[in-house]
Amino acid sequence: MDRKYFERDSSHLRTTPFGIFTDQAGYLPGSEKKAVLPFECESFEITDTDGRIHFSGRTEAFGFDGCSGDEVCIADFSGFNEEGTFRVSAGGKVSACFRIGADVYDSVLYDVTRAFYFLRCGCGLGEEHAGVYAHGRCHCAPAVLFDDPRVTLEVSGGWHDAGDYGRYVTAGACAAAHLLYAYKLFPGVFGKLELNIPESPLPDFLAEIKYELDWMLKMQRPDGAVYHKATTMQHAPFVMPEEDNAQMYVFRISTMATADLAAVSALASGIYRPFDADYADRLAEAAVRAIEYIEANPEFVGFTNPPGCNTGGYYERDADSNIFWAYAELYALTGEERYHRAMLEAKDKGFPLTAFGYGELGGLGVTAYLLCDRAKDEAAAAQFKAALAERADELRRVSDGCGYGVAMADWEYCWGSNMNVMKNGMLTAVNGIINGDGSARTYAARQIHYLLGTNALGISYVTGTGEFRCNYPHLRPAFADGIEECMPGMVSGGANRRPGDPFAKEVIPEGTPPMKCYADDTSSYSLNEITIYWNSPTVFLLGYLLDR
Ligand code: 9MR
Ligand code: ZN
Repeated sequence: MDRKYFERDSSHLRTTPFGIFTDQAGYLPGSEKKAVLPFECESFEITDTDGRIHFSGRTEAFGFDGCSGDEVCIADFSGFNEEGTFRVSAGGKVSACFRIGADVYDSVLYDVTRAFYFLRCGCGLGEEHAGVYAHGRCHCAPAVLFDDPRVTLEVSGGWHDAGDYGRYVTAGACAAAHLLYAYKLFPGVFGKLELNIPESPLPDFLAEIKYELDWMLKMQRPDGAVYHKATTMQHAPFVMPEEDNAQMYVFRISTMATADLAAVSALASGIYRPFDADYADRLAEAAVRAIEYIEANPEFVGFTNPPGCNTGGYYERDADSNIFWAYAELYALTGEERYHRAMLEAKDKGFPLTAFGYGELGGLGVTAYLLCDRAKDEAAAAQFKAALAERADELRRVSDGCGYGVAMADWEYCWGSNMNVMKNGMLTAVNGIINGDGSARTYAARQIHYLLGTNALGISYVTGTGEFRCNYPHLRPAFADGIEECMPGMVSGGANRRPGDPFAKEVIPEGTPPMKCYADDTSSYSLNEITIYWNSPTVFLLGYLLDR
């Protein structure tokens, strides 16, 4: 991408005006509350917006934190539960303001969920729902089958994947699965959540997910196989989606896409059944057709871009975890013993049993199996529970070993590291639910705190939330609409110790500590893109924290 394309002055590349870091949305009453001081100071105060002191305490020295390179002190005000808007102050420095209250995450949950609506492809966004971010219908022309240009296909709909306008089945299945599990596990949070999206007989949350499911169903061939992606040959320039008129292609099928569609359709079938039995039947039928295709065509079909195509590859070396997940969901849905047996055969191929996608999906299969009320193989159930518990334990240690409390090892600060943060939080939550771990809420919440400002840059990685927040993600409409304020609820990829784009390489000096390898700039796809599967685990995690 040509840097000049984004030419604007660099005044947006600000560092935080605050010297103390907290979650900028705030804290639930009764929860752990820790501010991080990247300097030495023995005492701290909690003040309201008029400067009145409400609480004071002594800090604890943490020492040197490797991921940030900071020497940090912790101001623990967990015992302070007054509702209101506050700042932490110490040593002449202050934090951004934050709130304490039962509703502190309501608006960020609303925003990160509604972000999916802003990413809708094909339907246009009406002013009544999207306000100033309204735009016309996009990507509706018939797509050409890349391997046989005589064939055209109608594959409109679904969500744009990310900063780009591509639509990829594996990425979509993973994001939809996170959201479907959020609904399944926290119906009190999502059942009635109103999203200001187009009318539907379904609860809004399920209506939004259906928008993606409907598109995925269009990507399935009559024989059950599923096309890997629908994109143009090259990523679009930074124009509004309706101005991206390059030819849309549907690329070859892949085993990953086919297995993922089987899995997510089976999962969705059970969830939509109480609302729409016909739709549930359609989903179940699609799931069975997909798995039967894989059974009849067991040879792995991967995916690499054909020459001349530079859109996302979503390459995977095998589809072992995808197939495992599919069988687990099919068993959970139908109770059929053949799926159970197939799942048991698929589980020990060496993939991680605690990964929540994309790419590795074993954790979704494990979750499907452990949550379903079907007969279980005792040994398999015990193996799955132990895998979750062991990983949660490991993450607790990583979190306790980090000055900022984030459960992310230094090597996990990669492209889209905030996905690792959110998924590590999701694992913690799932383990808490399945194994009854009493500390899960605290450790899961710490991951949200990191995302919303308790990090070495003191930045909220969610657009629209926090006094100091990212606002210039690598997201085409956010740039092309010419509106200064980005649409809310977009989760930035975040810190990446291996800056992978020209701008990042220019502005992140060699040797920068991993947690500080970030810049809020439109051109930086390796630091500041957004994707549906970075938003989706955030939705899940916030749902978990709000489910009481
Ligand atoms: O997240 C992916 C990252 O790990 C890869 O290094 C990168 C380059 O292939 O692609 C990223 O995925 C992108 C996808 O290919 C297209 N949509 C946006 C994704 C996030 O940047
Ligand atoms: Zn579109």
